[in-house]
Order: sequence, then C-alpha cells, then structure tokens
Amino acid sequence: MENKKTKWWQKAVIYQIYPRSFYDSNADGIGDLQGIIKKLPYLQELGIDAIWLSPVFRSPQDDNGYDISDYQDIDPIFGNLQDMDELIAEAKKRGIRIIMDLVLNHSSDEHPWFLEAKKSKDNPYHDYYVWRDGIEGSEAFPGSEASPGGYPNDLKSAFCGPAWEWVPECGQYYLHQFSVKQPDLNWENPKLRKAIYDMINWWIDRGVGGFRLDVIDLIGKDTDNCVMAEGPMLHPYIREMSSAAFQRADLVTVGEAWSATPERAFLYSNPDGSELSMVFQFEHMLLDQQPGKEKWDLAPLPFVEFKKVFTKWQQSLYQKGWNSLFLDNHDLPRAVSHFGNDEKYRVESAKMLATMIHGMQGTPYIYQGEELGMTNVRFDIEEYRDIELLNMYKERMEKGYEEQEIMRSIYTKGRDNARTPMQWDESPNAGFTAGTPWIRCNPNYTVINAQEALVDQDSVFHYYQKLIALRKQEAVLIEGWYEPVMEEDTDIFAYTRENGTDKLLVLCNFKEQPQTRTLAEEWKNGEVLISNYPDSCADGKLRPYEAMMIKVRKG
Ligand code: TEU
Ligand code: CA
Repeated sequence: MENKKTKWWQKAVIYQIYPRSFYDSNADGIGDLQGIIKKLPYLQELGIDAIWLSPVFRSPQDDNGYDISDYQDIDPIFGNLQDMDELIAEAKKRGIRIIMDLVLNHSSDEHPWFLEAKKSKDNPYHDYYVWRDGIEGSEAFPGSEASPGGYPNDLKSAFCGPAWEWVPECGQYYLHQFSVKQPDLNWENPKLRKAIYDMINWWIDRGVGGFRLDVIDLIGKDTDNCVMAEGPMLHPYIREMSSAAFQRADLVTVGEAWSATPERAFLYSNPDGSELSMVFQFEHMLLDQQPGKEKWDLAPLPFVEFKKVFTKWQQSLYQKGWNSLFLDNHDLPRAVSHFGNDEKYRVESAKMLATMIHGMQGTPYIYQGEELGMTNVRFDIEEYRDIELLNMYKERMEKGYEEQEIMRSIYTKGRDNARTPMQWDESPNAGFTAGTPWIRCNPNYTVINAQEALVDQDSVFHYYQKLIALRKQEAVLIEGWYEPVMEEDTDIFAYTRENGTDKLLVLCNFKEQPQTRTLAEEWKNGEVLISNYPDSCADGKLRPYEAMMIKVRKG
C-alpha cells in the first residue's frame, strides 16, 4: 500500500473552546480572547496541537455567535482584532494553531448584506439570500395584513417553526433553516461566493491554522425541492472554495456534516486535498433517539449498534479519507454523563471513554472540560439560555407535553449541558469570572475543577495528557488498521489496531459490573500502554469501567 506523507493534522489532537464559557478576563461574565490567552499554558500542558474556537466574529449573539454580522471583525464581548492577532501569535509560540469557526450557510439578519437585501427585490444584495414569493392557498403567515400568500413550502427550522419569514418591505419570504435571525445565504450567487472566499483568504493571511465549517452540508441546497443537506451543488462549491482559499496554506479544515455517510465522506476528505481535511459526522450521536423523531425523543443507546457505527467509519475511511473522533461538543451533552457514569464512577468512566476514542484512527477532539470529566446539569427552565432548548420547551408546552418529560429531555440532551462555565477552581463561579456568569455554573465545581485536576496525578486531565503523548509516540495509533473484537458483546467495546510492526488491543468495559472474557493468546505478554486502574493486566478481567491499551510487537 502506498504510504502517503502524514499531514500535521493527522497526528494532532484538537481542543474545542466555546469562548463565552472558557475564561472571563474582565469580569463582565462572558469569556473572552484575553481569557483564552491567559489559559494557553494550561492547554500547552495538556499537550494539544490546535484550538478550534467557536465563533468570535461580530454577532448579535442570538445563537451565541453562530449568527455573524461581520465576518472580518471580532465581537466586542470577546475583544478586538488586535486580541485575535495576539492570540494567534501567543498560541503559535506554544506550538498551538488556531482554527476559526466559519458559519457560511447563513449570516445574521443584522449583517449589512441582509440589511440591504431586504430593502427591495432590485437591491444588488437581495440575491445574497434565499427569497421566495408567497403561495396562494398555502398555510397563511400568521399576523400578516398584507396578504402575502402562504409559506413557499413546508420546510421547518431546526429551532422550531417554519423556515420562512415574511419581509413586508420587499414582499417576499426569506429562508432560515435555523433561527429567524439566521437567514440562509444564497450560494448560487457567484458574487456571494467570491465575497466569502476573499474573506477566508483575509483570515488565512492573518495566520489562522484552519477552519471548522458550520453545517457545511447545507450550502448546496435545492430549496424548491426541499433538498437541504447534500444538495446537488454541495461538492462543486466545496471544491471551488478549497482551491480559491484553503489550498493556499497548510491548513486543517473540518466540515460539520450531520448527513454524512462514509461514501460521501470520501469526497469531503479525499486525500488528494481537493475538498476538506475531514468532516464531523454524527451517526454515533443519533442512535439514542426514537427513529424518525427529534433528538428530544429519547431512547436507550443500542450499544452493539453504536460499536458497529464506529467500525463502519473506521474501516471505510482507511486510506481513503480521514475521521474526526469525538464524543461531545458545544451542541451535545457531556460525554461522561451521556455514555459513562457521572456519579460513582465518573473518573473511571471518563477515562474509559477517552481511551475508546483516542485509540481509533482519526483526529481526536477534546471539548473544553471533557479533560476534567465535567458533567451535565439540571437547572430550572429560567436558568437556561440556549435558543434551541427554549424554543423546544415553549413548543412542546403548547402541544401539551408533560413538563417533566420535557425537562428530562433537556437534562439528557440540552446544549447548555456543555455550555456552563469551565471549572477552573473552587472559588466562587468556578474561578471563571469575577462578575456574574452569563449562565449558571455547574454546582459541582467545588469538587470538579482544573486546579484539583492539576495536582492529582490520577486525574482525568493527566490521563488525557498521557493519551495525547501516546499518539505522538505510537505510529500504529495514526496509521493502523482497525478491527473490531467481541463485536456482539453488550458490555465491552474492544478493537485492535495494526500496522507493519505493532498490534494494539483497546479494551473498554462500558458497564459498572465487572466482566471476565477470554483474550487471545497473543495478548498475554503484551505491554499495558495505558489504563485507568493502577494495576491493569491483560488477563481478561475488567473492573467497573476499566479500560486499557495493550501493545505487542509483531514477528
Ligand atoms: O449546528 C448544526 C445543527 O444542525 C444544530 O442545530 C444541531 O442540530 C443541534 O445543535 C443539535 O442539538 C451548528 C452549530 O454547531 C450550532 O451551535 C448552531 O446553533 C447551528 O449550527 C446553527 O449555526
Ligand atoms: Ca469578558
């Protein structure tokens, strides 16, 4: 097999920062760029190679920055362009690259393009967005006096309600797949595309290390046929953007693609570099919900299926593409609460999940606080801030759902689980701010915090540090073939990785109950590279949530 040169991002571990919840340097209750700069030594100690920064561009913050009103400026709540340059430079000194989060499917309704676009149908910017006339006889737009006709079609917004909003000024509806304040951009317009590529190049010239591309699978949409994800023009647009911008530098690019399948991921992450480095796919995240329903409609995790999804992705992309490895982000519940045990075995299960992810092929992502084993929260409804969650609460209350059931969905899947402030120490507000935090802290910060983790050699933090270091040492982690072991086992997640010289066994007990399994002879004298109990060995006995990586040399 041809051995192409390994790219820097194939050996990298990327850390995601949700800036408003990371560290507040000026006591206004919101995390900011200077706060991140202050915490760079912490990240360097962890050993990460790059930071993916959730959006810090100028924004009305309707969806916490995923509604951008100026792509070439920093929102004042986070700082200014000088702070951004300083962050890039300071991070670089520590060997850390900065990845910006580009939201290109939609802008804010306060973006100058949209302010122009809505003035009239003949405005030069009108065609930067997706407009349609009302349809006679279809469901009427509520409260409209001008009789615009009903909604153009029945597309729904991801944040509840119709995906169309009427603008009396120009007499048309605009498309918004997310909130009303996030109008969809019209990628069919070459002028818009050119403006976007110029903007990306401006950031490349400022020295950023790459980009995460928000809901990139939606940009090639065919609105009239209601084909939103993976539309006919998606890959042509990505290829155009890649050659007009990304390919100018040695960047990492990762597209968020909820609709990705391995077959499509070959295109996105083609090793020829014509599109992106990799995509975030979510197949493993969509299993514990009722089929055909929403994420709020909970179902137990089908564990064997969960493992098979990983196997499929690991094997299909081998030497044909590249995987992103993650169990949480700013839209998902906390990994240890979701897949582990956030009470009695919090530390063991957080380390077990880390082992399972970091043993695979791909680029691992750590979401802020995951390295501390931070957990989900249970707040009163007034204490939540997320637009998605609040809209859902309102809609389901109106539809007559039991409040208790709605709250259970929020505790389990709500995005604010991941957005509570980073827990730095046991001082008030977790040491996150000297002011009033924009969202309440998880009350468990008195026990779960970075200060505590840094002094404890057995902490989740130090376990991640070891895993990151292992990735730099063991080539088999980067290039080895993935083969599932005990595929039908309902308690254990196990697989091997193998290259020309080494073979690795990753063994993870996903349960509180101890397990005994018979391991193949070849592992008996293997070296335990890492494990979450002090005295793990390859005897096939696994204690609650025990996990280990065992290595043998071949031949
Ligand atoms: O998320 C994409 C997306 O589809 C989300 O609405 C997702 O379905 C939901 O969060 C799952 O709970 C991206 C960003 O990551 C998210 O933060 C933004 O709100 C969204 O795009 C709109 O930009
Ligand atoms: Ca601040």
